[in-house]
Amino acid sequence: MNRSMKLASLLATVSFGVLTASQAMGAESLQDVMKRRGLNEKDVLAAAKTYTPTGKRDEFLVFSSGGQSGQVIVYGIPSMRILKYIGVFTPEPWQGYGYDDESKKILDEGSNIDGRQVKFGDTHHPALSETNGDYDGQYLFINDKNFPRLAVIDLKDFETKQIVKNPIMMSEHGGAFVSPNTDYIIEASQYAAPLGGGFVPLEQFNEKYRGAVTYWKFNREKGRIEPENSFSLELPPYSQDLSDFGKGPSDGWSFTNSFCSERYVGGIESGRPPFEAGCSAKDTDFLHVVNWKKGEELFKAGKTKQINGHAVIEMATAIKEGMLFLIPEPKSPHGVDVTPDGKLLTVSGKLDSHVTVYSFEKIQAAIKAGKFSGKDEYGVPIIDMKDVIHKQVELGLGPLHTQYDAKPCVAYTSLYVDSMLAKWDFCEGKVIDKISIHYNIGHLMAMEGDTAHPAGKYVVALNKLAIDRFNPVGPLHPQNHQLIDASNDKMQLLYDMPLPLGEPHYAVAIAADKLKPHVRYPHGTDSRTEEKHPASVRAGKERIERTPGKVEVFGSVIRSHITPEIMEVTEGDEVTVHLTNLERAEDETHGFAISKHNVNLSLEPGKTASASFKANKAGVYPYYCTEFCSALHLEMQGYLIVQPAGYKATDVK
Ligand code: K7E
Ligand code: RUQ
Ligand code: CUA
Repeated sequence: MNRSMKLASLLATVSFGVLTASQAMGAESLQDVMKRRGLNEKDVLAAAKTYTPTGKRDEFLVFSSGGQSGQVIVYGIPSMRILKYIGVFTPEPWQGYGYDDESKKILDEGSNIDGRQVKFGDTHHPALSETNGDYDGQYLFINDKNFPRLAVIDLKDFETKQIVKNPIMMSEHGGAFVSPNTDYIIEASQYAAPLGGGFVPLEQFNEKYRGAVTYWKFNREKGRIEPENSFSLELPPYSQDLSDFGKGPSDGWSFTNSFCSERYVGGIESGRPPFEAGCSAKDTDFLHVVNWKKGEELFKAGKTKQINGHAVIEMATAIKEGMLFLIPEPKSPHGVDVTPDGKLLTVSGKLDSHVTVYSFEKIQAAIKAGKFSGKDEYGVPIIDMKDVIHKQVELGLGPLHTQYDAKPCVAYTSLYVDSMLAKWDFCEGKVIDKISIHYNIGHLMAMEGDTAHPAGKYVVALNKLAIDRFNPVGPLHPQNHQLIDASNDKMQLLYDMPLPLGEPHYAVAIAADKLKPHVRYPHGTDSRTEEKHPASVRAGKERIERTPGKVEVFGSVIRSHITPEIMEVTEGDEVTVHLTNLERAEDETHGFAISKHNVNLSLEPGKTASASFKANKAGVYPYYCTEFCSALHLEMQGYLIVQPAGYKATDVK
């Protein structure tokens, strides 16, 4: 035996030894694992349907509201792996959102109202941009219920690009929903208030408080909302709620629910008149049916009133021009959802066990025939409910929201009080299956379930309470998103995912292959304007420019240097540091933080971002890269030297 043969046989013995050892240890069989973990066959099937091996990707991506966090959560289906939080109405330090000058411009301006900076947002309803009623993967919009505003997120880089503040509302809920070609995004108010703000005593609630719905014009080429081309419609002071745009035959129309049409505003203290009994005293509220195409014509013809520089179609004009109608809807309605073919509308009454399906064709027939059962107190014509009902279907207690399946006529509706999700046939009006969820479902989300061509396969129950589902983490529990296999008539619960960021309301799921986000930016891009950053630099062109009281740094980052390595300024200087990431490699992001300053930049390949601050205290401040980017990551550092005023290098002895 020569030496190498000896070595080979030795190795063989060793590896054989390892093998037998592991066999002796007992590589567990599936049955062993099932026994050890107390799993049954159904559990294993559910695991097999969701487990996503390393390197494999998800079939759908979900954009979920992050509730009180003011952010958006992105996760995959079926793995339920969280991929990203997108900062929208609140800062998100990892992405530098609200920390670099470029994003601060959007966030600070979009959070400023009457001299106050609002540092909170209540996101409710994300909406994906559509082309011909189907998701196109280009943009995402989301509303803030508390401070009526709408944000535009570009799905090229998953960054917030614009926040528009509603100029007339004090509260909203019925946004964001898009028209079939995303030319408009709807935002409907919630609690009535004087339009445009200001004080009006509660005694004048009925006369002077109003609801409204805003139609924000979206410019797809620019990827921005155009406030100057947007308009609103004045509505009665009912609590307007969720909305939806028509599509197909109902394109050109939009629908907005309301509750508390009693106009109840609380007790009778301070000499307020005794309003009627509380909300939901009546059997019905009103669905608002709006011909928004006509509204667009009226807006273009200037038949509007300016409030805070924004065009508002007055109710009287809308009534005269025949663009606004009401239909009674059962007790305390919540969601209104147009079917994929645009022919029917599903309305759920929280306090009714039925879901009411209205026929758009019948609504049109009633309007054309001028057949109304009367008018409300504001002169808006009321269509007789029984003239326009397609079906009323008993589903269970507390129906809230409806989404649609790939199969024609099949819908899913959340049953809040019952803690169940119903799969049903809205053409025939019959229940197909019901499944228990945990617990108290709000919205639900089917794959592309609010488009003209839903994708079916899965439904997610967005539950309000988790109670005993997860390990306890204190009195405040995460929310629970439950993934359900909906590919068969009989539904199967697959997975519980805790959402720890805030209360998610609505979520939308898009086929992952429709998204084509960028891997890098063109060299020196300001990601928020999507233009070449005027302060971007090429390698070797880094420099520091000084003018009295001001220092501007034009620097770069690349493995494994921050250039310049020293930034010398004088106490009291206004400092701006612009940094360009010169990398082209995928995922080579560098960060930039300065000790004890509120600075953290996220510099993805090609991006230029800036940090401005006042060097208000003499000292030595290390700065460094905050992303572990290479073996020499820790060496990616430098010093900000803030010299005392009047300091001269020659003073050093
Ligand atoms: Cu039902 Cu804001 Cu859409 Cu919450 S709302 S659930
Ligand atoms: S260093 S790898 Cu702080 Cu341990 Cu991060
Ligand atoms: Cu660059 Cu760490």
